[in-house]
Amino acid sequence: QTAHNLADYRPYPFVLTATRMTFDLQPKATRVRTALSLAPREAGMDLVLDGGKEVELLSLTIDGKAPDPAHVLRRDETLTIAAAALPPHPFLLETDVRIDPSANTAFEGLYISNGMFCTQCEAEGFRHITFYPDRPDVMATFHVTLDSDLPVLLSNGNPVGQSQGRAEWHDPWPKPAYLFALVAGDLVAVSDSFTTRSGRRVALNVWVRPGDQDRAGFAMESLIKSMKWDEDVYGREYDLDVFNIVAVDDFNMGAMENKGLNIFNSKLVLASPETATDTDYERIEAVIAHEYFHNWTGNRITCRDWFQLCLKEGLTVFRDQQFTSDMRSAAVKRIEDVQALRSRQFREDQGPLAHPPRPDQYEEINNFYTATVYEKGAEVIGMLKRLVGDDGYRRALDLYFDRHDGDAATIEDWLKVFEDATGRDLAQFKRWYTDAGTPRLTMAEDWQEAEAGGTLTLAFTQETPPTPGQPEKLPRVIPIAVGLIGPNGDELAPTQVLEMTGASQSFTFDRLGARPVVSALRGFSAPVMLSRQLDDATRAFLLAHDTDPFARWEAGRELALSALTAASQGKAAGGDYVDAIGRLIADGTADPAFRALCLNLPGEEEIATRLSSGGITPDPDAIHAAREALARQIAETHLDLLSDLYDAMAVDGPYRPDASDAARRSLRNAVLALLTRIDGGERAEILFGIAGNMTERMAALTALLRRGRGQAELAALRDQFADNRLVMDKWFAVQPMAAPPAQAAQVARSLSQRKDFDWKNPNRFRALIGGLSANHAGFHAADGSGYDFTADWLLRMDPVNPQIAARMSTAFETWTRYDAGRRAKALAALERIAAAEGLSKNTREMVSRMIA
Ligand code: HT7
Ligand code: ZN
Repeated sequence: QTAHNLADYRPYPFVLTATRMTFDLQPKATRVRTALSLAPREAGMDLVLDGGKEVELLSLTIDGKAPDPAHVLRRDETLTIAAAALPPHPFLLETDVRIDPSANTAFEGLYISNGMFCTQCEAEGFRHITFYPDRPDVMATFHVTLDSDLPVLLSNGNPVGQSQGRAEWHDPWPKPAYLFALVAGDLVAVSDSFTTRSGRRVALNVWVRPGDQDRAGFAMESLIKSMKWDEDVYGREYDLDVFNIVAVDDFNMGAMENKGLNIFNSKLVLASPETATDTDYERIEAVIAHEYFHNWTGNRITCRDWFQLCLKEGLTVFRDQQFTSDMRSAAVKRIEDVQALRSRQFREDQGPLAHPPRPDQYEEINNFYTATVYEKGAEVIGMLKRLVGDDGYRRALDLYFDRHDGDAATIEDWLKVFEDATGRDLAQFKRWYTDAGTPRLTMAEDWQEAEAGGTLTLAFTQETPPTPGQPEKLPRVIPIAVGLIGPNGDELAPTQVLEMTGASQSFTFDRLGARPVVSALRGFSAPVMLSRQLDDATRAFLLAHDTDPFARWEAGRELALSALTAASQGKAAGGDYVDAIGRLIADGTADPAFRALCLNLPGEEEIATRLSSGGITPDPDAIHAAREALARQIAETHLDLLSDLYDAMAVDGPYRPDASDAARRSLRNAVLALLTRIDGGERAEILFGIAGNMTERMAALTALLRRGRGQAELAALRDQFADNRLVMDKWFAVQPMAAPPAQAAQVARSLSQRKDFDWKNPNRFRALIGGLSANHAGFHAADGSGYDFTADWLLRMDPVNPQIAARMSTAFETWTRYDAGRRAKALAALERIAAAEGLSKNTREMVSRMIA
């Protein structure tokens, strides 16, 4: 397999202006006729089109005439027409091909889900539909005709014709093939409209299967909010007459931003109180926004090549994070985002799969839709915004949209608009895009008393550990937001941003009355691991007094982690944390969502990451035991307080998915998880029985399963929702996830033998296989049962859906940090996968990077 290199980029030697396509949609034999208006950029170049093996060429003409067959070369993945057969002026290339959507189990290209035709073309799916220059810098207008007896026929752009068995769509905005989409099926719409700020009326539809309409209203509300927000905050208006969203059951990822026709995994569209949790609702709102925001950041301005993926994904994640902060609680959102970054991206950065937000080499681009490209890509933009200020950011973004509308752009273009709009030199900052790894930042304090007031010096050093292919790292620009808090808890100095550029650097604050407590890395101003010498009493002080909500939560987190890491190594600890958490629970003035975040102990995976970054080999069983013991200690110490809080946080009235009710439920559920350790599940059983919403039912069920109970509740849920795929996915996921670790692999194995384990459905597969890997001590069971089970299923999935197999193989990405016994078993599982005959290039690349 050959690697693709950023340095090899060359523009496509032909200009493609317009694409016309006609689809005759038949499940087993769909005909696709394509006409491409092409013009050579330079003389004497062969025309190379991408086209997968399964695309059967029936005919090809150039300006209406078939070329000499000797000039047409079909290879496995391409079709080449020799320069000798091409006119030196603009010409029309027409092809007629046959494909078999019913055989497409990889869900890339044109496939069938539940009787409905749909497409997924990012990153390189269009080449499974027809022969085409399938690369993001080749952009054309599209005119698409769909012939089918199915009642609803959709494609990109505006509808321009509809008759019995036929629909025509025209997309006037030039776009790359990865943004192409079609849908044909028996669908119904929840419809509304939006009038843009310049007065254009846009028809909005959320298309679902008949019977699902009553679960699509929240998605529509979220879309309208997103359209309004993008106008208000970024000045971006929608640009077509219609915006369609379609929900499909078989989908490899969350959703796809095809121009004017977003296609969604049904779990990110359908929601009702009985079937979806508060987290599902929040995620639906965020992903609807994310895909909508791509219309400007991704579609109007796309990527020159796939190395630039974070140009659209990092920016669009940053924008959806801003949106959620505005719709809900900014403080809570920031903490949730940092938690997700640490658990997914820091983990990736620590292991063999580490790569920069803009990689410069890949074998299979689908393997690079990662936390680093998405979430770290967003963090880098957050840092830029902090460095140039809100006004500078706004000027830079306006310039970006003005200068690059209609372009396929690069990270260099992106940084240049910031340089031009703000006058800043971003040469050093660019390392955030090109270098992998999480910088380790150390902070030391020096305090000097003096008559005119004391002086505090903060000395920082930064170092980034080696990552694959990048042994040496140069220092990065790190914005460090700090504030100073006086001994009485008052803020002495408001937040200021220290700009660190060297490997070590000091900053001085003078004329201070008394020695302050430093609140560092406020708002998590840079994606680094900060270490500082701080005793637990000072952490507890910050947890009580810090005015920055992130730093306040972080102080509590550090307290918990210090207790947990000590306990997992057999040392006694926890007193300060337990006391501090008691004060927080009792503080009725604090936001319930914030209290819930503080009360949820760090996960076992996070504790393992912490230990490993300190050079200690994590022991999954000891970590599990330490976490259980601390939870029990909190519950025992604060039993009365927790019982009162559980009662006080009950939410009356009909279910509403808004932030304030969701906050109360999240605190109540966090308390329930603790109380179940004492009452053995009494409250959880009652709650499961009376709750009318899925948020509380799932919380109760999880708490029971963790205590080895919950069988009756599982049966009740299955009986009630056997026909609801999304609820049954939860049912499959929660069992291995919440099982006692020693039983987790066995629980997963027996579930995998059930008839309703429809494993070819990506959601169902992810539920079960991902459910086990979310159980840290279960997946890393010392007997290797978690590794074996996962490897068995990756091998089974790989020939059917390589994208899903490769993605789920990341369960193994941390294998090198465990003890020799576990390492040997994980390596054996990975080698077994690597040895499989005919392994896909997706999974092969992942496994070989992991065992390199
Ligand atoms: N831009 C999309 C990324 C994507 C994808 C989506 C669904 C199925 C396969 C996919 N491959 C890549 C989604 C997004 O980030 O918005
Ligand atoms: Zn995206």
